[in-house]
Formats: sequence, structure tokens, C-alpha cells
Amino acid sequence: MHALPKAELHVHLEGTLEPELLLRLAQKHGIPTPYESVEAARTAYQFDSLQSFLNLYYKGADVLRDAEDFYTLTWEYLTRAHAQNVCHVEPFFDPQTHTARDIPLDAVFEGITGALRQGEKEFGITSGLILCFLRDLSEEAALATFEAALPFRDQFVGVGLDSAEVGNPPSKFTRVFANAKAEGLHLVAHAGEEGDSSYIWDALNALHVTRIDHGIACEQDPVLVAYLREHAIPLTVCPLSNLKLKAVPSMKEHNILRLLKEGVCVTVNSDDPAYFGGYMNENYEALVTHLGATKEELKALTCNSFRASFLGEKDKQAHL
Ligand code: ES4
Ligand code: ZN
Repeated sequence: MHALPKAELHVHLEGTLEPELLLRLAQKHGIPTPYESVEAARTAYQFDSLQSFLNLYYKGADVLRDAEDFYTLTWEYLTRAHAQNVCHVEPFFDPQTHTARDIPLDAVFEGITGALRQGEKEFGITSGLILCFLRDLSEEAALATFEAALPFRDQFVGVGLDSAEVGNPPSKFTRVFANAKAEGLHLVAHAGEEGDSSYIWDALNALHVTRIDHGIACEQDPVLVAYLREHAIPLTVCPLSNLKLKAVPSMKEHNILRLLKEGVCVTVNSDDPAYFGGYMNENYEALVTHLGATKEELKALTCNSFRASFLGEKDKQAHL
């Protein structure tokens, strides 16, 4: 399984900020560190909900200040991904988390894109960057962010929707997703992580996304499960994330293999690996340890990761 080539379709670059790098960057910029030590940071990473995690995630991201920081962040992620035989990545970033702190958008793009280019050159890792809107902010803020990102249109392949789900349904962002679609961008959204299955329907019907991030709440609605199967709408599932944020009571109760058996195109991803205790292989390993995933199931999941990707048909076939 470690040796199988894999694609990662659900990883937040800000969520790959390991405590070591967080402390290094705080020191570089002469800003007070939120944690005394790497150990203190890891001890603080205990969550009981999505919001309790987001609070620490946004606090950590404050050390990302210049293009070099975004480069290092992305490069260190790609180095780890490469070591686990991840050969294609479609990472998310949250521009609003940075522009809100007066970090220029061009520094964010320059750092991330520079590292992604180097990753392809040195490791052969292909990539497609996805710009996420923060759903707890207004649609006007998302529209302004999208306008500001248009000069960098050639540096991302899609838009997504993340942050606090409950109370912020996808349909709040209908206009900005329509604009992104008109620009020829791919559309994804976090839905059915903490929210119920209605958030998944809303992402499909109001935003016209072609892939759902998380989506584990789909099981509440058999009609929805059939719809996802029949329309081949993939789910980017993040097992360790779901466990740490208590979206599932235990790994034994995770529904990823049930959904796989029902014919839904589920994939395995790490979400925020620096916070949730593992990268890709650790997420796959959890399925073996706690759900008894077979070799065939692991192979099906890695094949799904390429099928569900935004690679062109030819590149997809080359990986299958
Ligand atoms: C996130 Cl796990 C998760 N859910 C929603 N938004 C996020 N942003 C970063 N990680
Ligand atoms: Zn996520």
C-alpha cells in the first residue's frame, strides 16, 4: 500500500504546517509563538469539533507572512507526499486567511506556485491548486476575493468552500460559484462533514460542484447515495480528520468502506495532516487497522483517487 501511487485531493496547505515550521517561522519574523515548544503544540492539538480545530488552525497560519514562508510550507508538504508515493496533488489554500492580515495575494501565489513547479521538476508530482472561500464570511467577501484572484487565473484549477459548515450552506455562495464556472474552473465544496446530508444536496443543486469534500453524511439519505453513485460524484474522505474532529465516534464506525461497497467513488485524503496525526499512508493504515481494509479495497481507493482527480483523461488512464 505504501508503494502504490496515490493522488491526494483534499489537503489544506495551511493544515500541513507542522509545529517545527510554525516555531521556526515565528522566530524568523520575531512574533510571539502560540506554543512554547513542539511538544506543547502537539499537546494543544486536541479537538472536540470542527470549530475547536479551526481556532488553532487560523492561529497557526498567522506565522505565514511572505512568499518564502508559503514556498517552504508547500515544499515541506510535497517532500512528505513524495516520500509516501503521492504523485498527484490538488491542494487547497485559503486566500482570505492571509489577505485579512494584509499579506498580498501575489506573495501567497508566488510561494505556493513556485513550490508546486519545483515539486513537478524534482519529484514528478503533478498538481492543480484549488482556491477556497471561507464560508463563515459573506458571499460579498468571496466575490471580492475571486476578483482579486483573477489576475492569477492560470495558477489555480478550481474553487472550493471550507471553514465552519453548520449555518453556512453552500447556496450562500451561488453567485461566486457561477462566476468561477464561467471562468472554466472546477468546482468543489466541503459538505456533509459536520453538516447533514442537505448540505451535500445544496452543494450539488445550488453550486453544481463535481466533487464533494468529506460527504460522509450522505449515508443519512439513500436517494443521495444512489445519486452520487449514478452521477459518479466522488467524495474526498479524510478518515483521521473525521475521527479527530468527532465527525465519527470511532474509526470502526467509519462509513468509507461501506460507501465503497455501495459503488460510491470514495477517496482517502489527509485534510490537515499536521493537526490530525497523519499524512496519506497513515490514513490508509487506519482503514487496515480498524476496518480490515483488504488489498483489493486499498487498490480500488487509490484508483479512485486518480479517477476523481482533475487530471485530463489521458493522464488519468496512465495512472490506472
Ligand atoms: C478544514 Cl477539516 C476542515 N473542515 C472545514 N474547513 C477546513 N479548513 C481546514 N480544514
Ligand atoms: Zn478539508
